[in-house]
Amino acid sequence: MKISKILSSTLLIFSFGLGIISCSEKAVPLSENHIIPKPLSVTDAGGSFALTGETKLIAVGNAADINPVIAIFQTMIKPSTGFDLQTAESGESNVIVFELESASQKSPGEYTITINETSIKISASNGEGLFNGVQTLRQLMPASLEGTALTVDKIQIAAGQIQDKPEYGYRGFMLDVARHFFSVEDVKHVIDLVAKYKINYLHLHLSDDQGWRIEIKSWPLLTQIGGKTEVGGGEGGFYTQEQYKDIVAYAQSKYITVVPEIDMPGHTNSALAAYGQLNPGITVPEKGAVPFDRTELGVDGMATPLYTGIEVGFSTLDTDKDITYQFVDDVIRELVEMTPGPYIHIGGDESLVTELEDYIPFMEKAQAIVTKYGKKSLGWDEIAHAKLETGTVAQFWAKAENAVLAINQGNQVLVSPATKTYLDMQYDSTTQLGLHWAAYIELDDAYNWDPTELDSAVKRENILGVESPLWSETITNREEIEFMMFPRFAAIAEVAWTKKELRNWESFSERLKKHTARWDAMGLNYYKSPRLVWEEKK
Ligand code: TNX
Repeated sequence: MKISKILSSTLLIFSFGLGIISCSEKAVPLSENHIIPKPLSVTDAGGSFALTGETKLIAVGNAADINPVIAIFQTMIKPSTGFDLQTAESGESNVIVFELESASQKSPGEYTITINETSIKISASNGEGLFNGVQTLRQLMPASLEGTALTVDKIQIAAGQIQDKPEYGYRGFMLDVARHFFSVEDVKHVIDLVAKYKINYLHLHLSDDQGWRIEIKSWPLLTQIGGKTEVGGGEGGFYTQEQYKDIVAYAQSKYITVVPEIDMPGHTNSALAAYGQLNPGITVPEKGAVPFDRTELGVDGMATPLYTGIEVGFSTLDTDKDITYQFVDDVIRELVEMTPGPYIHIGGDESLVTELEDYIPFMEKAQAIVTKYGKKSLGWDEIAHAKLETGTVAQFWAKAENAVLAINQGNQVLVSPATKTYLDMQYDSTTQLGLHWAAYIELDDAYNWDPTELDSAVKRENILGVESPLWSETITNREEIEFMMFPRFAAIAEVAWTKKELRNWESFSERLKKHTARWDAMGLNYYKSPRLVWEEKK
């Protein structure tokens, strides 16, 4: 055997050993992509672009806004290719151009990707648009890119153009960290997942009957006592202000805005267990009540036991006392100081033991405090019984009539119908995790609806966006979060991004099947929905 032959067969064996596939076969036409959420328009052109270790990355426009996106692209490509992609000032061929257009007509988040044999160009009017373009580009690359195994030595991407822009400016996901507490690392993992599907708001449900999860320096017992436990009696936990700021900054690095929620005046047992002064004198359901000796902490005798059950609607702040409004002011002030985003969520749901005549002035005062600190309020749909301030958004989860009350006051709604978007609802009667008070939500149920069809009075212009909440009464860890989210979360992300006329189940379910390979590469624990029809294996 000649030396060269020995060398090449050794190389062959070596590269097979590493599992490296040379992707020199023809690229899949752009129009046959499996992008979720579905883009506005896709056109094919001849040929393809080959991304190699030599591809150069070029910024055109304000470098401070572009460089973070280039860094994200470099980090995304490296694990499965080993490519250490370098930037360059300019270049004619084998380049990826990230362009921020100065006199752009594009709205925030909108982007265009143009691919030919010598270059790929992503253009947008802001960093968020470029980031969205990168998320699309990632889905044009092999599924193995989502993992860390070295499997590719060249990536072929078919030529053509993708023009894309979001239907709704607010595309949210909510995580309930109160019923069960999740670590900073778990929250960051969730941020990584939702960013891939162009979600741009992360709503954190930071307080509820079972736990207070955010450090408030002026009311330290909120976390010292109120953060001690969780549903089922586990050890609970809370974020220090430093940790919360770290989450906010991490989300921001993925163009996601954090919306912190303090649920009031109901869903407040964890606060009442810490500060009895806030308690008008209520009874905590016996099942799940955890009394503890608080004498050494000097807590007021009115303090309630901690609560580890899953009943709702039994707690309320005392809406008559000045101290309550001092509390609300301090909590919102400290939250605002560490929240760059425009919204503070003040809850307002299921305050079943607060009289409406007390609830209304309370929600009005809470909104005024948010406004005083320069932010806008979000509240669950019941908030619309109160007078809404300009810019307050009502989150429609249960009652269309409440959404209509908000709209009639000239305010917008964020749609999160429990029957479609509640990711804690079971898929079907055999699902082990989750609840089913609103519905069983299979994958197609999560997909086949539109925000404009919920109620004839809720029109496109009244809708700020779409959010899918994951309540955590039954969810205790990262694997369970993933299982309840995927695949339904991808369906709701498309409802939020892609206009109604462009969406259909056939197309979505075919594209989604291809995403399962990506999820396998990530090691994601997703639900194998029977609504996805797989071809028989021969
Ligand atoms: C209703 S949705 C709630 C939550 C529960 C959820 C469980 C809303 C505003 N309130 O407190 O966790 O149902 O599905």
